[in-house]
Amino acid sequence: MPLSAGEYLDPVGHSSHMHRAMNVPVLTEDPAMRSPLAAEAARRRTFAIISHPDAGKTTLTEKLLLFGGAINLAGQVKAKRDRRSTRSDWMAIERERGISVVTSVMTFEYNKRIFNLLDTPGHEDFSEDTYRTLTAVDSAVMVIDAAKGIEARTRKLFEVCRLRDIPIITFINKMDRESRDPFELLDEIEKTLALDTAPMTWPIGRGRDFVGTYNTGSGSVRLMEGDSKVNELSQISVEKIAQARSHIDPVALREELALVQSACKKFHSPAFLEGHLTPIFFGSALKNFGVSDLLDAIGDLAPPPRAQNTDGRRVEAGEPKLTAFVFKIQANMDPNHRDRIAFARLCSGKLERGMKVKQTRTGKIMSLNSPQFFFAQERAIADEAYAGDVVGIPNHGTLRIGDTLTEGETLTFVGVPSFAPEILRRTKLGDAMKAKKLKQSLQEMAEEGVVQVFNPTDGSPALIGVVGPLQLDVLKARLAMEYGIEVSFDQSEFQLARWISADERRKVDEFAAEKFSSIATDLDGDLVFLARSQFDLDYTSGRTPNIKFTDIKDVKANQSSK
Ligand SMILES: Nc1nc2c(ncn2[C@@H]2O[C@H](COP(=O)(O)OP(=O)(O)OP(=O)(O)O)[C@@H](O)[C@H]2O)c(=O)[nH]1
Ligand SMILES: [Mg+2]
Repeated sequence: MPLSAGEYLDPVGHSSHMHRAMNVPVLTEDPAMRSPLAAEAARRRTFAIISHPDAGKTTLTEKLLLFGGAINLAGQVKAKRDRRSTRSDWMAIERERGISVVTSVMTFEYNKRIFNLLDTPGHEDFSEDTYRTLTAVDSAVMVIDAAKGIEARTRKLFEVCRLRDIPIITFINKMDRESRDPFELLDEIEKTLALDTAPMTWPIGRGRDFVGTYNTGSGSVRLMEGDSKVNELSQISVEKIAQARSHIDPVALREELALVQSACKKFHSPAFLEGHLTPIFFGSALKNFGVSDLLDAIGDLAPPPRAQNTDGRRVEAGEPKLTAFVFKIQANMDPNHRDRIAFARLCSGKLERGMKVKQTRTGKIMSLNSPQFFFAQERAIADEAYAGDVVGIPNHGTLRIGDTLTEGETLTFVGVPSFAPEILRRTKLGDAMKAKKLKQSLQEMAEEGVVQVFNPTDGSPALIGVVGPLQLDVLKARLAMEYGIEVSFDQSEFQLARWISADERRKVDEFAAEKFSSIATDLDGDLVFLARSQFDLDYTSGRTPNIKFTDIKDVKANQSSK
């Protein structure tokens, strides 16, 4: 059943206060109190990197990975080299335009912790992918371009994080270039996002004269020295820093640092976990500076796997039985094989290679024979995985976005949404002989979440729904490359699509019969009303008060109700 925006934002109807309180992690940090399974969950950090396009997410991701080793659990994981699966070169569009088109997933180990990192695309046309990704993480790193400050997409993504109570660590990037005054940047974050800031590091020097960072907690300094991976922390005096660097005025620097200490807020863990405060780090992803401080902070400050809501009960990360949900599908990562990977976030228990799980949407049992971890250029078979981990499950179309996997219990995780598209286009096929193939490939692309596909009940050609035109470019390129189909897109007489529902199924059916030529079905077979304009939509909804028109659909709730 489609949900309204309000229902989606608070899927189980908690008051917002309760909702927040319940999201504070319950895993105890005291190792003696934990089961081995809960201990495994507690050492995991699953986070997304978000920002406006071009702020440096992918660059930062690559640098974070330099610190991490390939995950090696119980010495059983064999890394399999598979260059074609690398996130940045599997799709030509990403290479050619230098933008990220899909979220990429990476798992790595660092300092006894396991990190699951999700690098999201910044461009708004791919926002659905980013929003879905945010359902799978426990925290986020917000990257800000030091020259630009808070940009439109940053604000939007921040709002989505806030709705989901995802704590945020801020990385102010590109400090090696001309940047805005750091006090001004903090002020902007506080004002535009209504979020307290606590600088954990402070930049010394600006732009070309950026020489390092001062650690506000310990008072030590990290200086940029060449491109080495780790720049040591040292207790070095302001005078000493200035001695070798004529552009630094020791008096001014001392005053600035004193001001930071007296005027800025201190880090406060509960405020951070509840989403009221963000710790701030300064650095340069390109120069690999400040990245290790950030990674340490994710390990030390960010929460372990949170409890997750289902349509029935709440699932705690430390529970013994495996539960997981699929938040992303990616097909044809390897052009030589029609492979299809479902990315699942584990919410509880332990995954063991070869185990049987139930797909609760269909009740089917499936074997997890070759679950995979992704690590930059490589994939590795995951012999075991725990709550918080993101694993790839190869399948032939059985798994869908929003699917829940369990060891037998019937429950469905809530909260992976679909959004009504902003743009509708008709497909136009060059070669009419390929109509059937096109239908099949569009279905697969829709299942992957590349675009939405609506099949009109009157049998006319499928409508493609997208948030933005770049999605159409991706669809066109992939249809050509992976299926050998050339398509173009025509304007459609319809501008808007809305899911329709009512208290009684009969009313929906009556409405659909009356509006036959403006009705289509989506991927799941749910009915959609196609409106020619906002006026048409307002007029129609005004005349049919029994029918609910919604622009957000919770995929999972929909599936469990069928
Ligand atoms: N000078 C400087 N350039 C940087 C830094 N970090 C990233 N860049 C450059 O900024 C550009 C964008 O970087 P990406 O990492 O692709 O940005 P992104 O946020 O992943 O972009 P999208 O995924 O398309 O939203 C690239 O040309 C990078 O080389 C930095 O710290 N300093
Ligand atoms: Mg990117």
